[in-house]
Amino acid sequence: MEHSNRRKFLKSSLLLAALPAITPLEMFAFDGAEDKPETASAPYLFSQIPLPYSYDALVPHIDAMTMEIHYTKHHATYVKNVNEAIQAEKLNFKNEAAFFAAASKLSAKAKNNGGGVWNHNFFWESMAPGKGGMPSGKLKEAIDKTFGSVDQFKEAFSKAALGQFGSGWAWLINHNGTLKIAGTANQDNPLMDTAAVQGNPLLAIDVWEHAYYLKYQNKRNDYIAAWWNVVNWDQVSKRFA
Ligand code: MN3
Repeated sequence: MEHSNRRKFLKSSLLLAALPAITPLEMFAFDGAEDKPETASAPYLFSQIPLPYSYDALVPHIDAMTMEIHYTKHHATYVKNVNEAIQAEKLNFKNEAAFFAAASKLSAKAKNNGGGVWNHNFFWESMAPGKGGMPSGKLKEAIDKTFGSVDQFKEAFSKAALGQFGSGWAWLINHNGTLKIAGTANQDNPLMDTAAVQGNPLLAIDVWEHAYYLKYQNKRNDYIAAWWNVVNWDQVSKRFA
Protein backbone atom coordinates (compact mmCIF):
# COMPACT_ATOMS: atom_id res chain seq x y z
CA MET A 1 0.00 0.00 0.00
CA GLU A 2 1.28 3.44 -0.84
CA HIS A 3 2.30 5.45 2.24
CA SER A 4 -0.29 8.24 2.25
CA ASN A 5 -3.08 5.82 1.39
CA ARG A 6 -1.95 3.59 4.19
CA ARG A 7 -2.17 6.48 6.65
CA LYS A 8 -5.68 7.31 5.46
CA PHE A 9 -6.58 3.64 5.71
CA LEU A 10 -5.27 3.33 9.25
CA LYS A 11 -7.11 6.50 10.25
CA SER A 12 -10.42 5.21 8.88
CA SER A 13 -9.74 1.79 10.42
CA LEU A 14 -9.28 3.39 13.80
CA LEU A 15 -12.58 5.21 13.37
CA LEU A 16 -14.24 1.96 12.40
CA ALA A 17 -12.56 0.23 15.30
CA ALA A 18 -14.41 2.56 17.62
CA LEU A 19 -17.66 1.01 16.43
CA PRO A 20 -18.69 -2.06 18.41
CA ALA A 21 -19.07 -4.27 15.31
CA ILE A 22 -15.38 -4.16 14.44
CA THR A 23 -12.86 -5.31 16.98
CA PRO A 24 -9.23 -4.22 16.86
CA LEU A 25 -8.33 -7.85 16.22
CA GLU A 26 -10.35 -7.94 12.99
CA MET A 27 -8.80 -4.68 11.94
CA PHE A 28 -5.36 -6.18 12.47
CA ALA A 29 -6.24 -9.31 10.51
CA PHE A 30 -7.43 -7.22 7.57
CA ASP A 31 -4.45 -4.91 7.56
CA GLY A 32 -1.74 -6.21 5.24
CA ALA A 33 -3.86 -9.06 3.91
CA GLU A 34 -3.32 -7.82 0.38
CA ASP A 35 0.41 -8.51 0.39
CA LYS A 36 0.63 -11.59 2.58
CA PRO A 37 -0.21 -15.12 1.42
CA GLU A 38 -2.56 -17.22 3.50
CA THR A 39 0.16 -19.74 4.16
CA ALA A 40 3.87 -19.23 3.86
CA SER A 41 4.49 -21.80 1.14
CA ALA A 42 1.44 -22.22 -1.09
CA PRO A 43 1.52 -19.13 -3.36
CA TYR A 44 5.27 -19.50 -3.92
CA LEU A 45 5.33 -23.19 -4.72
CA PHE A 46 6.69 -22.31 -8.16
CA SER A 47 9.62 -20.05 -8.88
CA GLN A 48 12.08 -19.41 -11.66
CA ILE A 49 15.61 -20.75 -11.17
CA PRO A 50 18.34 -18.23 -11.97
CA LEU A 51 19.38 -18.88 -15.57
CA PRO A 52 22.57 -21.01 -15.17
CA TYR A 53 24.37 -19.07 -17.96
CA SER A 54 24.19 -15.76 -19.81
CA TYR A 55 21.61 -15.12 -22.55
CA ASP A 56 24.29 -15.41 -25.24
CA ALA A 57 26.01 -18.49 -23.77
CA LEU A 58 24.39 -20.94 -26.20
CA VAL A 59 25.14 -18.91 -29.36
CA PRO A 60 25.23 -19.87 -32.22
CA HIS A 61 22.77 -22.70 -31.46
CA ILE A 62 20.30 -20.57 -29.51
CA ASP A 63 20.45 -16.81 -30.04
CA ALA A 64 20.64 -14.31 -27.19
CA MET A 65 17.37 -12.52 -27.94
CA THR A 66 15.41 -15.77 -27.93
CA MET A 67 16.98 -16.76 -24.60
CA GLU A 68 16.27 -13.39 -23.04
CA ILE A 69 12.64 -13.20 -24.16
CA HIS A 70 12.07 -16.86 -23.36
CA TYR A 71 13.41 -16.48 -19.81
CA THR A 72 12.29 -12.96 -18.85
CA LYS A 73 8.90 -12.92 -20.60
CA HIS A 74 7.50 -16.39 -21.29
CA HIS A 75 8.93 -18.21 -18.28
CA ALA A 76 8.37 -15.30 -15.89
CA THR A 77 4.72 -15.06 -16.97
CA TYR A 78 4.10 -18.73 -16.14
CA VAL A 79 5.43 -18.06 -12.63
CA LYS A 80 3.17 -15.07 -12.12
CA ASN A 81 0.11 -16.89 -13.48
CA VAL A 82 0.51 -20.16 -11.59
CA ASN A 83 1.05 -18.39 -8.29
CA GLU A 84 -2.02 -16.24 -8.99
CA ALA A 85 -4.05 -19.41 -9.63
CA ILE A 86 -2.72 -21.11 -6.50
CA GLN A 87 -3.69 -18.12 -4.40
CA ALA A 88 -7.10 -17.53 -6.02
CA GLU A 89 -8.05 -21.21 -5.90
CA LYS A 90 -6.52 -21.71 -2.44
CA LEU A 91 -4.51 -24.70 -3.61
CA ASN A 92 -2.16 -26.20 -1.08
CA PHE A 93 0.38 -28.75 -2.27
CA LYS A 94 3.48 -29.67 -0.35
CA ASN A 95 5.64 -29.74 -3.49
CA GLU A 96 5.62 -29.61 -7.28
CA ALA A 97 5.43 -33.40 -7.64
CA ALA A 98 2.21 -33.48 -5.58
CA PHE A 99 0.83 -30.62 -7.68
CA PHE A 100 1.45 -32.48 -10.95
CA ALA A 101 0.18 -35.80 -9.55
CA ALA A 102 -3.16 -33.98 -9.10
CA ALA A 103 -3.09 -32.35 -12.56
CA SER A 104 -6.41 -33.95 -13.55
CA LYS A 105 -8.11 -31.97 -10.78
CA LEU A 106 -6.44 -28.61 -11.45
CA SER A 107 -7.87 -25.66 -13.37
CA ALA A 108 -6.42 -25.08 -16.83
CA LYS A 109 -4.68 -21.96 -15.52
CA ALA A 110 -2.99 -23.78 -12.64
CA LYS A 111 -2.02 -26.82 -14.70
CA ASN A 112 -0.75 -25.00 -17.80
CA ASN A 113 1.24 -22.38 -15.94
CA GLY A 114 2.59 -24.79 -13.32
CA GLY A 115 3.80 -26.98 -16.15
CA GLY A 116 5.25 -23.91 -17.85
CA VAL A 117 7.36 -23.02 -14.82
CA TRP A 118 8.62 -26.51 -14.10
CA ASN A 119 9.31 -27.46 -17.72
CA HIS A 120 11.41 -24.36 -18.36
CA ASN A 121 13.48 -24.76 -15.17
CA PHE A 122 14.12 -28.32 -16.32
CA PHE A 123 14.91 -27.15 -19.88
CA TRP A 124 17.46 -24.48 -18.81
CA GLU A 125 19.32 -27.08 -16.77
CA SER A 126 19.24 -29.56 -19.66
CA MET A 127 21.53 -27.24 -21.61
CA ALA A 128 24.92 -25.65 -21.03
CA PRO A 129 27.56 -23.92 -23.14
CA GLY A 130 30.33 -26.09 -24.59
CA LYS A 131 28.38 -29.30 -24.05
CA GLY A 132 26.77 -31.65 -26.53
CA GLY A 133 28.85 -34.69 -27.40
CA MET A 134 27.88 -38.07 -26.05
CA PRO A 135 26.31 -39.44 -22.87
CA SER A 136 28.53 -41.75 -20.83
CA GLY A 137 28.47 -44.42 -18.12
CA LYS A 138 25.22 -45.95 -16.93
CA LEU A 139 23.12 -43.56 -19.01
CA LYS A 140 24.89 -44.48 -22.25
CA GLU A 141 24.50 -48.19 -21.44
CA ALA A 142 20.76 -47.74 -20.87
CA ILE A 143 20.37 -45.71 -24.07
CA ASP A 144 22.31 -48.32 -26.09
CA LYS A 145 20.23 -51.12 -24.58
CA THR A 146 16.88 -49.41 -25.23
CA PHE A 147 17.44 -47.65 -28.54
CA GLY A 148 20.36 -49.60 -30.09
CA SER A 149 22.82 -46.68 -30.03
CA VAL A 150 23.08 -43.03 -29.04
CA ASP A 151 22.63 -42.04 -32.70
CA GLN A 152 19.47 -44.11 -32.96
CA PHE A 153 18.19 -42.55 -29.74
CA LYS A 154 18.90 -39.04 -31.08
CA GLU A 155 17.10 -39.89 -34.29
CA ALA A 156 14.01 -41.18 -32.46
CA PHE A 157 13.98 -38.24 -30.03
CA SER A 158 14.40 -35.71 -32.87
CA LYS A 159 11.54 -37.37 -34.72
CA ALA A 160 9.29 -37.04 -31.65
CA ALA A 161 10.27 -33.37 -31.29
CA LEU A 162 9.66 -32.65 -34.96
CA GLY A 163 6.41 -34.61 -35.00
CA GLN A 164 4.90 -32.93 -31.94
CA PHE A 165 1.95 -31.14 -33.51
CA GLY A 166 1.69 -27.49 -32.52
CA SER A 167 3.20 -26.32 -29.23
CA GLY A 168 4.71 -28.82 -26.86
CA TRP A 169 7.71 -30.77 -25.70
CA ALA A 170 9.62 -33.99 -26.38
CA TRP A 171 10.95 -35.95 -23.40
CA LEU A 172 13.28 -38.74 -22.46
CA ILE A 173 11.70 -40.44 -19.47
CA ASN A 174 12.76 -43.03 -16.94
CA HIS A 175 9.65 -45.14 -16.46
CA ASN A 176 10.36 -47.57 -13.60
CA GLY A 177 13.85 -48.28 -14.91
CA THR A 178 12.84 -48.30 -18.59
CA LEU A 179 13.79 -45.41 -20.89
CA LYS A 180 11.02 -44.00 -23.05
CA ILE A 181 10.54 -41.12 -25.48
CA ALA A 182 7.29 -39.17 -25.31
CA GLY A 183 5.77 -35.96 -26.57
CA THR A 184 3.45 -33.71 -24.59
CA ALA A 185 1.22 -30.90 -25.82
CA ASN A 186 1.23 -27.34 -24.47
CA GLN A 187 2.97 -27.25 -21.06
CA ASP A 188 2.06 -30.79 -20.04
CA ASN A 189 4.83 -32.96 -18.64
CA PRO A 190 5.34 -36.64 -17.73
CA LEU A 191 4.89 -35.94 -14.01
CA MET A 192 1.21 -35.12 -14.61
CA ASP A 193 -1.37 -37.80 -13.87
CA THR A 194 -2.96 -36.79 -17.19
CA ALA A 195 0.15 -37.66 -19.26
CA ALA A 196 -0.16 -40.58 -21.69
CA VAL A 197 3.39 -41.64 -20.81
CA GLN A 198 4.34 -40.95 -17.21
CA GLY A 199 7.72 -41.18 -15.54
CA ASN A 200 10.73 -39.32 -14.27
CA PRO A 201 11.95 -36.79 -16.89
CA LEU A 202 15.61 -37.04 -17.88
CA LEU A 203 15.80 -34.67 -20.86
CA ALA A 204 13.42 -32.31 -22.64
CA ILE A 205 13.29 -29.99 -25.62
CA ASP A 206 10.87 -27.10 -25.90
CA VAL A 207 9.36 -27.08 -29.40
CA TRP A 208 7.03 -24.11 -28.95
CA GLU A 209 7.73 -21.64 -31.75
CA HIS A 210 8.85 -19.05 -29.17
CA ALA A 211 11.83 -21.34 -28.47
CA TYR A 212 13.26 -21.05 -31.98
CA TYR A 213 11.29 -18.82 -34.34
CA LEU A 214 13.53 -15.71 -34.24
CA LYS A 215 16.56 -17.67 -35.48
CA TYR A 216 15.06 -20.67 -37.27
CA GLN A 217 11.59 -19.42 -38.32
CA ASN A 218 9.59 -22.44 -39.55
CA LYS A 219 12.64 -24.75 -39.61
CA ARG A 220 12.05 -26.67 -36.40
CA ASN A 221 14.26 -29.44 -37.74
CA ASP A 222 17.30 -27.12 -37.86
CA TYR A 223 16.65 -25.96 -34.30
CA ILE A 224 16.47 -29.56 -33.06
CA ALA A 225 19.69 -30.49 -34.91
CA ALA A 226 21.51 -27.47 -33.40
CA TRP A 227 20.09 -28.13 -29.91
CA TRP A 228 22.02 -31.41 -29.57
CA ASN A 229 25.19 -29.24 -29.42
CA VAL A 230 24.12 -27.74 -26.10
CA VAL A 231 22.62 -30.78 -24.35
CA ASN A 232 24.13 -31.13 -20.89
CA TRP A 233 24.62 -34.90 -20.66
CA ASP A 234 26.23 -34.61 -17.22
CA GLN A 235 22.94 -33.19 -15.94
CA VAL A 236 20.94 -35.93 -17.69
CA SER A 237 23.21 -38.55 -16.04
CA LYS A 238 22.61 -36.98 -12.63
CA ARG A 239 18.87 -37.25 -13.16
CA PHE A 240 19.25 -40.91 -14.15
CA ALA A 241 21.41 -41.85 -11.15
MN1 MN3 B 1 9.09 -22.17 -23.86
